[in-house]
Amino acid sequence: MAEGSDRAAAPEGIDGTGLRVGVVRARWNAGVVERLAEGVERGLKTLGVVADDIVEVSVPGSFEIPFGARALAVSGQVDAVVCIGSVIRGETSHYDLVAAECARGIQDVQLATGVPIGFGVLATEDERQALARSEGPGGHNVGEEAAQAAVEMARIAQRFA
Ligand code: DLZ
Repeated sequence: MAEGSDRAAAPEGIDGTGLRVGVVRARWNAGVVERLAEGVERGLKTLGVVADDIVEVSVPGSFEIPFGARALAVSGQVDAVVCIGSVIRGETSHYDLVAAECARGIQDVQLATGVPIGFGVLATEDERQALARSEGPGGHNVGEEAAQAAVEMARIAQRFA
Protein backbone atom coordinates (compact mmCIF):
# COMPACT_ATOMS: atom_id res chain seq x y z
CA MET A 1 0.00 0.00 0.00
CA ALA A 2 1.32 3.45 -0.89
CA GLU A 3 2.76 5.57 1.88
CA GLY A 4 0.27 8.19 3.02
CA SER A 5 -2.70 6.15 1.83
CA ASP A 6 -5.91 6.77 3.76
CA ARG A 7 -6.86 3.12 3.48
CA ALA A 8 -6.61 0.77 6.45
CA ALA A 9 -4.35 -2.21 5.95
CA ALA A 10 -5.49 -5.52 7.43
CA PRO A 11 -3.56 -6.04 10.67
CA GLU A 12 -0.90 -8.72 10.65
CA GLY A 13 -2.08 -12.06 11.98
CA ILE A 14 -5.76 -11.72 11.22
CA ASP A 15 -6.96 -15.20 10.32
CA GLY A 16 -10.40 -16.10 9.06
CA THR A 17 -9.95 -19.87 9.16
CA GLY A 18 -13.16 -21.55 10.30
CA LEU A 19 -15.24 -18.37 10.16
CA ARG A 20 -18.62 -18.54 8.43
CA VAL A 21 -19.35 -15.41 6.43
CA GLY A 22 -22.55 -14.15 4.80
CA VAL A 23 -22.37 -11.92 1.76
CA VAL A 24 -25.29 -9.66 0.83
CA ARG A 25 -25.13 -8.23 -2.68
CA ALA A 26 -27.45 -5.78 -4.40
CA ARG A 27 -28.41 -6.25 -8.05
CA TRP A 28 -28.38 -2.57 -9.05
CA ASN A 29 -25.26 -1.52 -10.99
CA ALA A 30 -24.48 -5.20 -11.43
CA GLY A 31 -21.17 -4.72 -13.23
CA VAL A 32 -19.67 -2.78 -10.33
CA VAL A 33 -21.14 -5.14 -7.74
CA GLU A 34 -19.65 -8.14 -9.53
CA ARG A 35 -16.22 -6.50 -9.22
CA LEU A 36 -16.86 -5.86 -5.53
CA ALA A 37 -17.90 -9.51 -5.15
CA GLU A 38 -14.61 -10.61 -6.67
CA GLY A 39 -12.87 -8.40 -4.12
CA VAL A 40 -14.84 -9.98 -1.28
CA GLU A 41 -13.95 -13.46 -2.49
CA ARG A 42 -10.28 -12.49 -2.78
CA GLY A 43 -10.22 -10.88 0.66
CA LEU A 44 -11.89 -13.80 2.40
CA LYS A 45 -9.77 -16.41 0.63
CA THR A 46 -6.56 -14.56 1.48
CA LEU A 47 -7.54 -14.64 5.16
CA GLY A 48 -8.36 -18.36 5.09
CA VAL A 49 -12.15 -18.38 4.77
CA VAL A 50 -13.13 -21.33 2.57
CA ALA A 51 -15.86 -21.28 -0.09
CA ASP A 52 -18.02 -23.79 1.81
CA ASP A 53 -18.22 -21.34 4.73
CA ILE A 54 -19.55 -18.49 2.58
CA VAL A 55 -23.29 -18.02 2.06
CA GLU A 56 -24.48 -15.44 -0.44
CA VAL A 57 -27.79 -13.58 -0.55
CA SER A 58 -28.90 -11.43 -3.46
CA VAL A 59 -31.26 -8.48 -2.86
CA PRO A 60 -32.91 -6.09 -5.34
CA GLY A 61 -31.03 -2.90 -4.45
CA SER A 62 -28.93 -1.26 -1.79
CA PHE A 63 -32.01 -0.13 0.10
CA GLU A 64 -32.77 -3.82 0.80
CA ILE A 65 -29.24 -4.67 1.95
CA PRO A 66 -29.88 -4.07 5.68
CA PHE A 67 -32.85 -6.46 5.60
CA GLY A 68 -30.76 -9.14 3.92
CA ALA A 69 -27.95 -8.55 6.38
CA ARG A 70 -30.31 -8.86 9.34
CA ALA A 71 -31.77 -12.13 8.00
CA LEU A 72 -28.27 -13.60 7.86
CA ALA A 73 -27.15 -12.09 11.16
CA VAL A 74 -30.04 -13.53 13.18
CA SER A 75 -29.88 -16.91 11.43
CA GLY A 76 -27.05 -18.11 13.65
CA GLN A 77 -25.38 -19.44 10.51
CA VAL A 78 -22.68 -16.78 10.13
CA ASP A 79 -19.99 -15.13 12.27
CA ALA A 80 -19.86 -12.02 10.11
CA VAL A 81 -21.56 -10.44 7.11
CA VAL A 82 -20.16 -8.46 4.20
CA CYS A 83 -22.47 -6.12 2.30
CA ILE A 84 -21.77 -4.95 -1.22
CA GLY A 85 -23.67 -2.56 -3.45
CA SER A 86 -23.19 0.42 -5.67
CA VAL A 87 -25.28 3.57 -5.37
CA ILE A 88 -24.60 6.01 -8.20
CA ARG A 89 -25.98 9.54 -8.15
CA GLY A 90 -28.84 10.07 -10.58
CA GLU A 91 -30.90 13.09 -11.49
CA THR A 92 -33.07 13.04 -8.39
CA SER A 93 -32.43 13.01 -4.64
CA HIS A 94 -33.36 9.32 -4.51
CA TYR A 95 -29.64 8.59 -4.41
CA ASP A 96 -29.28 10.30 -1.04
CA LEU A 97 -32.14 8.33 0.47
CA VAL A 98 -30.91 4.96 -0.77
CA ALA A 99 -27.28 5.57 0.23
CA ALA A 100 -28.04 7.00 3.66
CA GLU A 101 -30.66 4.41 4.61
CA CYS A 102 -28.41 1.59 3.46
CA ALA A 103 -25.50 2.79 5.61
CA ARG A 104 -27.70 3.56 8.62
CA GLY A 105 -29.52 0.26 8.34
CA ILE A 106 -26.30 -1.75 8.18
CA GLN A 107 -24.91 -0.02 11.25
CA ASP A 108 -28.21 -0.57 13.09
CA VAL A 109 -28.15 -4.29 12.25
CA GLN A 110 -24.60 -4.92 13.39
CA LEU A 111 -25.09 -3.04 16.67
CA ALA A 112 -28.46 -4.67 17.38
CA THR A 113 -27.38 -8.22 16.56
CA GLY A 114 -23.73 -8.17 17.63
CA VAL A 115 -22.78 -9.75 14.29
CA PRO A 116 -20.15 -7.58 12.61
CA ILE A 117 -20.84 -6.31 9.12
CA GLY A 118 -18.26 -5.17 6.60
CA PHE A 119 -19.47 -2.11 4.69
CA GLY A 120 -18.68 -2.55 1.02
CA VAL A 121 -21.36 -0.30 -0.42
CA LEU A 122 -20.12 2.41 -2.75
CA ALA A 123 -21.88 5.77 -3.00
CA THR A 124 -20.36 7.67 -5.91
CA GLU A 125 -21.08 10.56 -8.25
CA ASP A 126 -20.65 8.42 -11.35
CA GLU A 127 -19.68 5.00 -12.66
CA ARG A 128 -16.05 6.03 -13.22
CA GLN A 129 -15.61 6.61 -9.47
CA ALA A 130 -17.30 3.28 -8.73
CA LEU A 131 -15.01 1.39 -11.11
CA ALA A 132 -11.95 3.02 -9.51
CA ARG A 133 -13.02 1.60 -6.16
CA SER A 134 -13.74 -1.92 -7.35
CA GLU A 135 -10.44 -2.82 -9.01
CA GLY A 136 -8.76 -6.16 -9.53
CA PRO A 137 -5.95 -7.77 -7.52
CA GLY A 138 -3.53 -5.23 -6.03
CA GLY A 139 -5.88 -2.33 -6.76
CA HIS A 140 -8.39 -0.47 -4.64
CA ASN A 141 -11.42 -2.66 -4.02
CA VAL A 142 -13.88 -1.69 -1.31
CA GLY A 143 -15.36 -5.19 -1.32
CA GLU A 144 -11.98 -6.65 -0.42
CA GLU A 145 -11.53 -4.07 2.34
CA ALA A 146 -14.99 -4.82 3.71
CA ALA A 147 -14.22 -8.54 3.79
CA GLN A 148 -11.02 -7.89 5.76
CA ALA A 149 -12.91 -5.62 8.17
CA ALA A 150 -15.62 -8.23 8.73
CA VAL A 151 -13.07 -10.94 9.57
CA GLU A 152 -11.16 -8.63 11.91
CA MET A 153 -14.34 -7.62 13.73
CA ALA A 154 -15.56 -11.22 13.97
CA ARG A 155 -12.38 -12.07 15.84
CA ILE A 156 -12.92 -9.10 18.18
CA ALA A 157 -16.50 -10.27 18.80
CA GLN A 158 -15.24 -13.77 19.65
CA ARG A 159 -12.57 -12.37 21.98
CA PHE A 160 -15.14 -10.59 24.13
CA ALA A 161 -18.00 -13.09 23.84
C1 DLZ B 1 -34.21 3.16 -6.83
C2 DLZ B 1 -32.72 3.04 -6.84
C3 DLZ B 1 -31.94 4.05 -7.38
C4 DLZ B 1 -32.51 5.31 -7.94
N1 DLZ B 1 -30.62 3.94 -7.44
C5 DLZ B 1 -30.02 2.83 -6.92
C6 DLZ B 1 -28.61 2.69 -6.96
O1 DLZ B 1 -27.87 3.52 -7.50
N2 DLZ B 1 -28.08 1.58 -6.39
C7 DLZ B 1 -28.83 0.61 -5.79
O2 DLZ B 1 -28.27 -0.37 -5.27
N3 DLZ B 1 -30.18 0.71 -5.76
C8 DLZ B 1 -30.79 1.78 -6.32
N4 DLZ B 1 -32.15 1.90 -6.33
C9 DLZ B 1 -32.97 0.74 -5.88
C10 DLZ B 1 -33.27 0.73 -4.38
O3 DLZ B 1 -32.11 0.34 -3.65
C11 DLZ B 1 -34.40 -0.27 -4.09
O4 DLZ B 1 -34.04 -1.54 -4.57
C12 DLZ B 1 -35.71 0.12 -4.72
O5 DLZ B 1 -36.09 1.41 -4.32
C13 DLZ B 1 -36.83 -0.89 -4.35
O6 DLZ B 1 -37.09 -0.86 -2.95
